[in-house]
Amino acid sequence: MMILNRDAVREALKVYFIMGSPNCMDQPTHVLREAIEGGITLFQLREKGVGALTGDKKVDLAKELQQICREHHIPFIINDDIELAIALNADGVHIGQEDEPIEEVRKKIGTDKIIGVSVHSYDEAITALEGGADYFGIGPVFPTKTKQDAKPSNGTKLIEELRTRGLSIPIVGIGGITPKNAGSVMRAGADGVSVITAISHAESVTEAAKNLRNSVIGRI
Ligand code: TZP
Ligand code: MG
Repeated sequence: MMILNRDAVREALKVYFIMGSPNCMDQPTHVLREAIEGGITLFQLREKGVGALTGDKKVDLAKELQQICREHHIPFIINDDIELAIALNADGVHIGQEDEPIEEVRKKIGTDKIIGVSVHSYDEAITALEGGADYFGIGPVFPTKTKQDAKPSNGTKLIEELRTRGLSIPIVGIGGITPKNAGSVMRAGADGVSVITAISHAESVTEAAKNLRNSVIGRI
């Protein structure tokens, strides 16, 4: 099991790849291996949307992807599904505002696991912070087609606001991020960028992950 302190979480957020089988143009295991080869630093299984696996098939996929992450010392986080994260002893969960309150999630998952929370305002950020969030996901920074119910994109405004108001918690930007615009997210005060499409839909997943890594690492 991987236990990450705040600095290690900050480091891991740099090149954060999120995907589920509906995002993949190839076998998810293959896509993940290629992304790792390109230098991703954290992986989240987000098995959502049309064609998403459920039940045993989802569990089997999660186990396979977790094993690949373990082999490469990449932390493995599960979106939303706290029960699955506990069952697999995943490194953490990522929850949104519609999911269970963070205090409940923390009680269930324990103190040595990562909890990431999507926040869209200063107030949500404070609530998540008080509940013991390990990092914030903030977005959509840029327009995205990946999340159907995503809020309108809001640029890097909230990231800047939270930093200006003194919050030092690790932050990752999300939504429409590419190697070209990742630098602006980092300059706004993010510790890293999280992407689905920029890596999963790339002609070369490895090259895409490398490009994203190059646009993030070395800038901070
Ligand atoms: N939450 C806010 S935007 C988004 C999520 C899950 C989707 C990000 O996907 P992409 O393809 O990197 O824009
Ligand atoms: Mg959610």
